[in-house]
Amino acid sequence: MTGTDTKTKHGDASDGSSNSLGARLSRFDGPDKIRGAARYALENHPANLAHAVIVQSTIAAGTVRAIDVAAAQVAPGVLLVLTPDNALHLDSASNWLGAPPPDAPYLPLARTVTFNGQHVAAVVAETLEQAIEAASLIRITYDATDAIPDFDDPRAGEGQPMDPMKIDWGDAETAFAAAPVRIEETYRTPREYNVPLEPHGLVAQWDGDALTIWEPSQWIDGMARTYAEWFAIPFDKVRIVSPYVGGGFGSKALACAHGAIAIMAAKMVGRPVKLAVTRPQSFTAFGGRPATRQTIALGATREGKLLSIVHRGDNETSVDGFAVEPLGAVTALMYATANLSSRQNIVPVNTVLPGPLRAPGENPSAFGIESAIDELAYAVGADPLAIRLLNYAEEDPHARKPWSTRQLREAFAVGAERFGWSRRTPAPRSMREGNQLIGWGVAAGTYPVRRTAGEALVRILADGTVEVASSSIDMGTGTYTILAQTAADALGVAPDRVRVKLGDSSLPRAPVAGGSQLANLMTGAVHKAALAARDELIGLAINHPSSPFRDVQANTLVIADGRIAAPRGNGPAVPIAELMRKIGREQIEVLRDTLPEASRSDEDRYKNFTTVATMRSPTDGDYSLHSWCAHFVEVRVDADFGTVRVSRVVSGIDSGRVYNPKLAESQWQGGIIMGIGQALLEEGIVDRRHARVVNNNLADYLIATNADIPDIEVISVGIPDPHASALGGKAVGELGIVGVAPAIANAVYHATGRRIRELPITLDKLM
Ligand code: MCN
Ligand code: MOS
Repeated sequence: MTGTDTKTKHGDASDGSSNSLGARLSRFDGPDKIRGAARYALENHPANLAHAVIVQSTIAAGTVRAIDVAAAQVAPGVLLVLTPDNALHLDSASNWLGAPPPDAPYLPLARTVTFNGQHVAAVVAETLEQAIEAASLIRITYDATDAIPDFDDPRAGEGQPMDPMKIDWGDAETAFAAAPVRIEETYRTPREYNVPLEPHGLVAQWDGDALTIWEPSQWIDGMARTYAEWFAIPFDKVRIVSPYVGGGFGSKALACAHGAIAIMAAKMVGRPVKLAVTRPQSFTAFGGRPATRQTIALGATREGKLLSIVHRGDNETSVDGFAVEPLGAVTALMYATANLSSRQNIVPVNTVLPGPLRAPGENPSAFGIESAIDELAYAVGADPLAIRLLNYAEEDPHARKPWSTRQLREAFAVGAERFGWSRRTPAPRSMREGNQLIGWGVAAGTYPVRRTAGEALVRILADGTVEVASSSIDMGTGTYTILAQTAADALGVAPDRVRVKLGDSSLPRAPVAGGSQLANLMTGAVHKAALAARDELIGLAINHPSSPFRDVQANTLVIADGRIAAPRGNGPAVPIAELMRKIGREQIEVLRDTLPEASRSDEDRYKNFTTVATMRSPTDGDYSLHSWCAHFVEVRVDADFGTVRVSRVVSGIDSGRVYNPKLAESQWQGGIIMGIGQALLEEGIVDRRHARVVNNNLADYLIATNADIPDIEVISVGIPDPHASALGGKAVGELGIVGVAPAIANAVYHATGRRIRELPITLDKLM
């Protein structure tokens, strides 16, 4: 619970087991959000707040020759005009892998421009309006050079091979050449952008050398590290506050240049500064999913059994940065084949450095392989579902390890059953209602189980309530709720007796809420801490001189429904609050982490929580750990206009044990909704003359709205997976989006006979 003591009913338990982990509770942060009581970062207005706005380059490549600030400087209310000339020196920061920083200053305001929309100046004023007005008075002249707008420009070349991403087994080229059935096609996805409802921004305040930042964050400790390094202050002098995050989808995991600008400005004007990134600026202040293209060659028998996969992929990166969208991620995992070769290049172009967007890698990878396997099905005359089962991978074909659990067959079965797949007629254009061509498509998806250690504090308070504290975050996912459920279970109290505090770097450390790992890590850490707190309470109850259990001959006690009692009922049942009073304790506090015993030094802890250096790969150990899904989609395509509507989605999903079905279903559906937008709408359009994204607003960059979304049925087929995580869950947050776009493309082919290999599937491509 967050901030209030309301004893609301949070919903019904679906499984009859009251409120324990696994119950279908509504989000505990919901009431505060609905009442407007949840305070988001930019709603913090410390006294004497000044406002900053950024000025962005209007060229994509070249140098800033001069910045004329004369008019801006004397405009009403202006406190500071910030340019590369008067900017404070900042150090470079280590990256998220923890690699040591280059020995060069960090320049959040550019003199050398590498993309259109790069920050080059900023204005700080008394009011936002004054800052905007003054910013418009700044005159910048440039020496522009030629820019490479995208990776189709011949000057972009082939890019750099990413050798560590090479995947090879068997002899894929030879096997492909000899295969009786061969298909080879290229699949493309456009630039896609992160457009969470809450835009980016921050309020920064210095008190001496201590820095407080209110900023939405997926990774408070990682961002604090970067800020500490940029400003050369100790890590523990940076406090980031982020109790609520209005969506992030990957874009709020790392500190951005605008953060450096706001913090620098606050230092220079000696006042707290707020900087709100506008929606248009959020297309260049940080990167989204890079454009990708991949060629997939499948060699198969006449029955459609795979003999070989040859995969070549490229993604765009920036000219001075390094972004990889691993296009072989699903290709090398989904199907059994004796021969595979996968390569990836990154191609530098004049863009902001691309960044993570829900299921980076897996998402476009699945678009490729799940389209290609569908093409193979038609080429050999097989059913698209049957061909997937024919090529089912019984073990991880790349790591050559058993799956920890893989309920993908079950996902296909339950999805097909509920969807009615058996009633599908195979031929393209064979299903029709009036002027609507109906298509049914299927595709699979997967997402790995990532593992870092978590840390959590659990407190049993004098009144019998429980507090859980962690600097991890909840961006709408459900962290508050599932951690309350976890502690409630372990301590034998009702979940609404548990208050969860998140989103503040002064709390115990937490790793990134990215890679769909947080739920599994943090339930593990809270479970461990809560059990330790329970044991301490029981120990006191047995041994404390003034405990009512002193005379009960028991070597342990049980706690249920908030009462502590002897296991066989031979003694009193005492409410926790009463016991606390009797033994004179204000609280019992336990801090636990799930770090391996050998790596508990301060340095190791710092590395674990502020970088991803300690993240274990899904194949580290005896098993290969992944979540799985199968999407069945119906589309209706207007025979004259080519407009595509998704009219039905049924998905079978394996995320292992589900901690809260209501929330997990919401996550899967959210991913599927984003997948529908990706398939039909989303596309960053680059004006190639200026290498500028021109549809940088929500009127022109289309994402799915309610009217685009049909009934979506998600069915969990997961079973507890003890190898994947402490409490048996697997990844949830990003899984749902993986495989949706190819399922839709496959359905569009079935409806129309037109194979669209380039997202989004817009009507012009079907004309
Ligand atoms: N869950 C569950 N059972 C499990 C695992 C998870 O019930 N075995 C539920 C829980 O409610 C948990 C949620 O699913 O809070 C997500 O858990 P997890 O898969 O661990 O994902 P994270 O908590 O690490 O969240 C990050 C993930 C990522 S990486 C992206 S991108 C994404 C996503 O979550 N961005 C989101 N979902 C999002 N949802 C919202 N509303 N907004 C975003 O920006
Ligand atoms: Mo998610 S793209 O890993 O934050």
